[in-house]
Amino acid sequence: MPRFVLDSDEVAALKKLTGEIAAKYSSAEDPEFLLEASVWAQEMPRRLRAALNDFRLTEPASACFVLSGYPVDDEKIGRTPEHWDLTAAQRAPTLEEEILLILAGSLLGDCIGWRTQQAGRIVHDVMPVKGMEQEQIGIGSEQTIWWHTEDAFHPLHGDYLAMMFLRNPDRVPTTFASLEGLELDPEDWRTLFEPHYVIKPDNSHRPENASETDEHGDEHLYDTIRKMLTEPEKIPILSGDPSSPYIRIDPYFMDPVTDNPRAQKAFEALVQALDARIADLVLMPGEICFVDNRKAVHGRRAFKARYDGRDRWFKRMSITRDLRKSRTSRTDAASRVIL
Ligand SMILES: O=C(O)CCC(=O)C(=O)O
Ligand SMILES: [Fe+2]
Repeated sequence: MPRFVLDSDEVAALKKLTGEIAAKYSSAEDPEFLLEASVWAQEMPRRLRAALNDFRLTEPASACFVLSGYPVDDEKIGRTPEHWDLTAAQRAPTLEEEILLILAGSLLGDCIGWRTQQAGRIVHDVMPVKGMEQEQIGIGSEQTIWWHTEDAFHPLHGDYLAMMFLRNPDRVPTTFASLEGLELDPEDWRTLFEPHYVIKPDNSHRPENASETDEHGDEHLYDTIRKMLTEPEKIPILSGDPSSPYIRIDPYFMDPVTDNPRAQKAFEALVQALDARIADLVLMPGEICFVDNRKAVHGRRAFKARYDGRDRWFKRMSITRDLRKSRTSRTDAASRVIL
């Protein structure tokens, strides 16, 4: 995977900028900061702005942009937390990193969160959590996370998934494959553009993975998710330009198409072709990976958690190119949280 490597002047400029913003806001989730993020982002080094602009508009075959070279102070960020449900004070040691993630993400679109995931936070903390080892979600560890598009079950899923790594001592790979140039039988390809397929909500959006407060709070919070589980809509897997399509897929949370052998055959052919392409991507501290969530799939290899305060840890965020399309699912125009 090619990387965009910051030079020392660019690092200094970014550190100055994140420091300035951190002095004004005590949380990267502050609505005032989120409102201004795309303005602050214009103060980032021009070479970086140009590269992310190019990534957004030219949709390169790589379908992934890795920003490298931002130094993470391993002492300053403290121990890897034991759970994602952190207070603003517990998040303070990584405030500058979260600010950088939001600024860089704002060059691709608007950062969004989900009311049903990590208590509506825009920036998620992802680390292995004790007791969750066998789970098929980011905070699991001993199960491979099967490759998927992020939040594939939801029509408002992000155009990009951003992950900023703070720690990865055992070099546990993220897995990745771009869809671009994939060769399939033309009949299978055409079939994948037809609405035969059902994707159920992944476990990270389900009530059993809510925070304590959400679990006992709004009882209607999970109504949409429940409906998606009981009355799922049939959708196409591919869309857009037939010669360079967009993808929406999460095989682990999809049932076989039993009423249409042609659709099932096409699905299996696509899964096999992507499986053959899936490659390891080891992300190291300070690196930010932007996955084009319409053009690529990602997952994670299984690993053994340490639980010693030094575990693999990253900040995660979704980005949409069009905030307006989710307006009816958000409380006000500027809100970033999809209900
Ligand atoms: O842990 C990783 O590298 C990626 C896991 C994943 O699929 C996610 O957090 O969305
Ligand atoms: Fe994911």
